[in-house]
Amino acid sequence: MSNLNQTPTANRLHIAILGKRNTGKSSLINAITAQKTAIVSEHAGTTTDPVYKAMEILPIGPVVIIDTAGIDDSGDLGGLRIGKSYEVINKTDIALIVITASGMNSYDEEIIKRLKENGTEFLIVINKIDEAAPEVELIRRLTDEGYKYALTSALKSEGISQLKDLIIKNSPKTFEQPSIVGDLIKPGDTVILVIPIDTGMPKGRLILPQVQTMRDILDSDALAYIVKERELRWALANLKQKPKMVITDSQAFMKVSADTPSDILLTSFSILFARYKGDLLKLVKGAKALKNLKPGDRVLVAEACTHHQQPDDIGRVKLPRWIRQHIEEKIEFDFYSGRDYPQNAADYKLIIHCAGCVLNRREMLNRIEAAEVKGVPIINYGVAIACIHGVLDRALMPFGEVYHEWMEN
Ligand SMILES: Nc1nc2c(ncn2[C@@H]2O[C@H](COP(=O)(O)OP(=O)(O)OP(=O)(O)O)[C@@H](O)[C@H]2O)c(=O)[nH]1
Ligand code: SF4
Ligand SMILES: [Mg+2]
Repeated sequence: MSNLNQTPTANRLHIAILGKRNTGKSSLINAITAQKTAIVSEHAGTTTDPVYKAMEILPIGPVVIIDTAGIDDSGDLGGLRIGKSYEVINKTDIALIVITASGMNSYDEEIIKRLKENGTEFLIVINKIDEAAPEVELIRRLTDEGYKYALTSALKSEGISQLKDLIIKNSPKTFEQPSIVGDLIKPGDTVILVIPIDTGMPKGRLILPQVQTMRDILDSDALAYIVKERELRWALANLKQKPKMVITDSQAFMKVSADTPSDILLTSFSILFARYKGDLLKLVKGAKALKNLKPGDRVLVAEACTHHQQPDDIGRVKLPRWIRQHIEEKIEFDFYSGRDYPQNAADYKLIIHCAGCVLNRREMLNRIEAAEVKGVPIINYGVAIACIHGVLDRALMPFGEVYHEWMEN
């Protein structure tokens, strides 16, 4: 978990360094960060597992740099390492493929193929130019293919600032996260945040999505009131200025919806995060599949981290209970938690995903896409809870376009 003084890991540009062994990947990280972050040696195969390092790089800003094992290893262990290097692509915003003057071979081609399939931005870095300048033929080939490239010497720290400029210029649009709530409110607006503290909240603190929402409200020069669900009525009765919006924890949706007059917008942290992290429209479309579940259908409940399970856990206990009570009794549930996404998505009629607060946007979008490719609808907890309790229409009202799409279909 990230320190509260720092930019959350999931909000950092994720830069992965890929390539064959011994091309100078780890050295390049040290040159970019101007620190001895990664272990370097003349032996091929020095880096064995992906290494994640969160840091500020001027002038790029907060990033996570991912050093990977070289992709030309051999033997069983080598295959495993290569697999781990490829998995990194799922969370990569931009990749640097490090080669040397000798050019590209089939391993580099395979990396490029996978990055292209995944729609991940990449740059080619020709390193060790202090040893040998790249052949004209190699440069012509990169230009013909339309690849963007940089020439560096990690050893002598040459070409590093040009490489950083190229990274900034080519950082993908998906990294520009939509705001959490800032675009839905104006300076001076009042927003009430409803945070129940008796339903599995960690002791003595708030959780990241709540803190990030507060920060976004402050950045928007708006006012935030924080109440528990029991105090909401009292707050509404006592506020001189009618609030623009109420944002609630999904678990208190029913009570909060009943207590909030219909001329005040209402949504949940989880729905705000469905938009911030992923694609609200796609996550909402899956809600139809939830309503249409039939006896014997299988549903996957997926969580991106292995947090401490509560006795009345939202994913493992409450959601299945509500779905069985309100939609269809005979549903089979499977549960999955962790950073690697299960490969058997096609076995399910629906995937219900957590808010994914530990994932970066690229990773969440990849999970949505992976489900889409297999034709499996995917929704998140907040959308599911709102849908089960019949408040989804109202909870989507703040999001004009998504609301209209949802109501029309
Ligand atoms: N001459 C020269 N040598 C370099 C340069 N960059 C790295 N090296 C050397 O190349 C060797 C391998 O560097 P690493 O940074 O460990 O390479 P790597 O790609 O991380 O290697 P693996 O982790 O084994 O895949 C070391 O001896 C480095 O000192 C460079 O720009 N010029
Ligand atoms: S929202 Fe998902 S990633 Fe965040 S704490 Fe809950 S289970 Fe973990
Ligand atoms: Mg290395």
